[in-house]
Amino acid sequence: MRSIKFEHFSTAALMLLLTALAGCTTGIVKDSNGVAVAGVAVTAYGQCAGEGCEASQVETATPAGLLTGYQTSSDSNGQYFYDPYGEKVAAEEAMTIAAAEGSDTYQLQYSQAGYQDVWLDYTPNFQQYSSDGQQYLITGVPEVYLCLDGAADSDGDGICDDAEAQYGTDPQNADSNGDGVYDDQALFGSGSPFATNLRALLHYNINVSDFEASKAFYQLLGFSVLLEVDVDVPDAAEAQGLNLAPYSLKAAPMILADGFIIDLIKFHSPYDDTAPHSDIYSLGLATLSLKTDNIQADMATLEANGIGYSILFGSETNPVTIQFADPDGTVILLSQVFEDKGLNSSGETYVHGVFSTNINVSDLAVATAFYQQAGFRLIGENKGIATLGLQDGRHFTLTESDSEDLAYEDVNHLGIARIAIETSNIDQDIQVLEAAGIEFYTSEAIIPSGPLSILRYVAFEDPDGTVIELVEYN
Ligand SMILES: [Ca+2]
Ligand SMILES: [Ca+2]
Ligand SMILES: [Ca+2]
Repeated sequence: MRSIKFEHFSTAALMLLLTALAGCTTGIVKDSNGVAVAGVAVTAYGQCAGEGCEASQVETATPAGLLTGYQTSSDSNGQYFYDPYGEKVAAEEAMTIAAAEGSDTYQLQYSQAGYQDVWLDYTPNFQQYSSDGQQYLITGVPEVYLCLDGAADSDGDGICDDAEAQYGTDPQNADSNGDGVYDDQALFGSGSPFATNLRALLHYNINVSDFEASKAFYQLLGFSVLLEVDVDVPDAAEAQGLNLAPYSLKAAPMILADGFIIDLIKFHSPYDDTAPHSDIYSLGLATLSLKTDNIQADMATLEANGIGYSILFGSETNPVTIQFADPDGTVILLSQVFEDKGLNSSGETYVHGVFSTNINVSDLAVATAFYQQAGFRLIGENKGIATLGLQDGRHFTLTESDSEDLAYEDVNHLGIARIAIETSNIDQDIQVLEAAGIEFYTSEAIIPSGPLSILRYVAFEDPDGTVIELVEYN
């Protein structure tokens, strides 16, 4: 509810930012079995700026004959970059791709011998990342799955059966959600092929008792403050949006190097000082799970700052995951992950991203069905853990737990009290979800008073009471 749209800039603001802070476009190409494909020619038909534009300009036929294409190719991870920073590519290949004036999309063409071409209309969704103290804007194109030439397309919607299984659409139905728009148009054009329009995880809300102390704690870990805002909601109808009495709070969205955001909040009133869950198996959003490049150095840093920890997985000499707590007792897990994405912590630790987003549930089958209905895509299920995906490629896990420690009843409880998810069509989602039996705190989306009127939100609970907020930006 309360986070400013810091990661989604208006076109005007974006153009201003692009002059000082160019934006990177990146994505991944796989085959219809989910295996990365290298050497795919990715041609962007948009406006190009940067030294590499001339060299990578291609002469192929352009859509509607309006724009010139600019080509790059996927690497061994299937990943491609239009990288204006020249960090992943040579300076002479550095390019920024932007939509043409008067349009909010550009087209991407994926070509590889033996596979069918994919054409994608892409609306950039720039998010802020930090690395080595520098701020960058990065927009992640959803994963594209290539179909082999001649692959079976049972429902004739232009996407082969195996690729539909990867996307999560129905291979036997050309219009998976029955809205009159074919799956390929929804997936590669605008809109959603799924029942709802959930797009991306916006943030985890973490409530704290001492705003400054907690801010300093999360800064030490590597979170940077995006802004601070005081929120006062005296109106009962507006406060009902979060199922609260009229409230006031101070909030600071804080971002990690990989773009993961926590919305740090100190409720002034109503204030609830009940301690957060101390058990990682508690129902709901029990823990914040982060990853680091150097867990042993981080253990020393935590110790030097008087923060105690225990080793959850691994050993003293080979620690894999440690567990500690924020100043109020919110449980944090930190795992060693070796990867080179060029992301660096902005704090004193090597923490650079979120490791997992997990929700503990009492009945896995019930919860999985619920989240699927809400618009999450079921990717797999194994040993009491279901993996679900959002359109932004982020995965959530649901873990079955027999804990009797219940999810927090109210969103002002200390600890991780709520997740916020962006949707591109909140009114349609409310309609679809209400028809499926999901009850919201309010029957319509709430427009916050004051500067946050740039968004509308609505909130509901999962079967165990975990609060999920949907947000649509204007
Ligand atoms: Ca199909
Ligand atoms: Ca289909
Ligand atoms: Ca459809």
